[in-house]
Amino acid sequence: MAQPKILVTGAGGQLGSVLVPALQAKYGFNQVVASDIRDKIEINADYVQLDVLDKRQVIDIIHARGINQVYHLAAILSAKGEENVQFTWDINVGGLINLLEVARTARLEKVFVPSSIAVFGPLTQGEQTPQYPVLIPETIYGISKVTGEQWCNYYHKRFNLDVRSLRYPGLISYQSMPGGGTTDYAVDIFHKAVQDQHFQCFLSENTRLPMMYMPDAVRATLELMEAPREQISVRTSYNLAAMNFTPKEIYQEIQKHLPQFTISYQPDFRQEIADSWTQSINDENARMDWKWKEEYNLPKMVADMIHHLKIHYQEKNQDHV
Ligand code: AKB
Repeated sequence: MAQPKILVTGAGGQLGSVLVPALQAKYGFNQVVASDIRDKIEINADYVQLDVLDKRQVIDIIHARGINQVYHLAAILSAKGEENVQFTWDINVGGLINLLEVARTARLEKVFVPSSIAVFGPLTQGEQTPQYPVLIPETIYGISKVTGEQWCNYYHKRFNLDVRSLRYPGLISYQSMPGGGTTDYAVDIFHKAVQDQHFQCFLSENTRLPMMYMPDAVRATLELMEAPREQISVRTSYNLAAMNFTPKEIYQEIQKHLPQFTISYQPDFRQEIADSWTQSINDENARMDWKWKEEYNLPKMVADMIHHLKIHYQEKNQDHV
């Protein structure tokens, strides 16, 4: 089969910065067009500036570049979303509807749309959250993601669009910083630890959340998108799990490598968001349908993060000498 020609929106974000190189490695550098609202991004890619609210521009890029698959990552995350509710709705829902509509009319092969554990709310079963639970989230980000899942399902049922989606847990990566999420503490903590600095956590010590290391998240995305169409039984968004932990547990794991590391807790408005989410996820549909299996647990992820960030800061410090 011919290689896909892929457009990635929001390519400069935490996931995009790792997913784009993975797509380039899999399908070829020239098969991937990276786009973002920013005028440039850090990664090496065939890059185009794109505002997903500008439908005409989306159509033009898809036609001009011969795009047949889209990974639509552009979105505002949970904590940032609360600062500007209308804008978050416009980007997260308006941008998605634009993409789905263009994908339908341009007869694209496949579309990937990320969802999140933010679709869950206080009434959702908190332990081993099932695939089809009560979905009444309390953030505008969560509301936009539930709505987005419904749009994806609708476009699949009504127009036969092959749109696929994952409910990502909090993502942890060393390559790029997250921006505006509630789970971001689990990335920030490593940067402080490796630089020998104290970490003040914005969540309380026993706040348990589902999390995933970036290599697993990228692999899950590629495996979902490669799976035969008839194996995809969930067209809203798949639950996806790897590990769950509290700030205290990740701190203790980091301390095994860096015994001097210290932490204190000062919960802010993000505590309420975290408390509204669930603690662990049942992802048996993903495991059954397309054989999902995580590779990283907490100790393995912590060891790998510290290894890579130590190299990163050593190189950075050498640059300054
Ligand atoms: C956030 O914290 O907003 C994101 C998410 C769980 O979707 N990382």
